[in-house]
Amino acid sequence: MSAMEELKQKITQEIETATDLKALDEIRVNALGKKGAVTGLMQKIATLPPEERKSYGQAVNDVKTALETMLESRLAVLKKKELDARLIKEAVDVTLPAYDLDTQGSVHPITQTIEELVGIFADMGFDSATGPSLEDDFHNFTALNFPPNHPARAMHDTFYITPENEGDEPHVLRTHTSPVQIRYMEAHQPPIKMVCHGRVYRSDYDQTHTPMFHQMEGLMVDETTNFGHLKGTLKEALSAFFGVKDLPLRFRPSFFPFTEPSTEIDIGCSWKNGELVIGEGDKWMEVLGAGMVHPNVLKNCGYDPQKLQGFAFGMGIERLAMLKYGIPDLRTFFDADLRWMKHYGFMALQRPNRAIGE
Ligand code: 2NL
Repeated sequence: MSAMEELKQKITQEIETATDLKALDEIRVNALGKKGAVTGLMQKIATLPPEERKSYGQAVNDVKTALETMLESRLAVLKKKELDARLIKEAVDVTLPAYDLDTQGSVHPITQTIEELVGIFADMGFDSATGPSLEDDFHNFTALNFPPNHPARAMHDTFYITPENEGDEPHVLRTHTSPVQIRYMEAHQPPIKMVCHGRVYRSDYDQTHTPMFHQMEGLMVDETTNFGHLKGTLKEALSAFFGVKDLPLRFRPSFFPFTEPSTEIDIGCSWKNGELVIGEGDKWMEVLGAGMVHPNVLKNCGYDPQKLQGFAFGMGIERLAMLKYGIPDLRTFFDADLRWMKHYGFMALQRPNRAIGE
């Protein structure tokens, strides 16, 4: 077999066994490229004696043409192979079930309401604080001027936690967020403007009570803080929260051990077609309790009640959320029902919206 025939067979074999486009192109360059083996044979024509050139040239040309044809057909085969592989790899299975859009989470109305309120009070210069759920008797009751025999201290109202060591003082699940304010006063000097919020616990369960609920309380203490400041602050905050300009407020006398005088505060409202309308009408809806901080409470926190005075207020978050967002049943807040969350929950990117009604 001639060297030329041998070369042709070798390259033919290579072309037939090439498995990808890159390998095939290397074969093409090595055979027919500028420095390729076949190209080399063609350049040899010029060195041959004239009578040999024609037949030799014809033979090399035939080899070249044959290889080009083979390369072309192998190229088509490999291209199709690669396309088929890509189609399989990148296939979209249109029969797969779609993503379940219901798996999108939402923000619980309690979280939403807390964030709105903290934001409103922050705009008025109030710091925000939280504290432990498990409290000692001093911070939950004694510092707040609860007498030793007060009914809230009874076992059937308050969750008492048995101490680890016999003889140690029992702790309680806080019955209000007031101990957070006591701790805040212990740690800060006036002027003080703060709100606190969190879970509170009372041994109670019926249509309108759950053993755990959420409270927010506010406290302002300075040398001249007075009842007018309390009225102005709550009018501004509640107007912002309910989105009603100049929301009517009614202050009724009340009693708390930790405030004197004490008051319960109603907002003006009416009922239209069975729906509550806040901010207009001749009806009243109770929303919070407040008062001037009792001098004993100031004293228990190390403040001089002769020099300092302040106001405080407290409210139930669930109640405010129910009124603003038309949620009829308290107990549904704690059912962890995803259908309820889908209905009453908030989109994470749409909060908070606390524009005062213009
Ligand atoms: C209500 C009433 C209230 C307070 C909470 C308070 C806290 C300190 C001192 C004095 Cl440290 N007062 N908090 C005052 C009045 C009322 O809550 O009905 N809450 C749901």
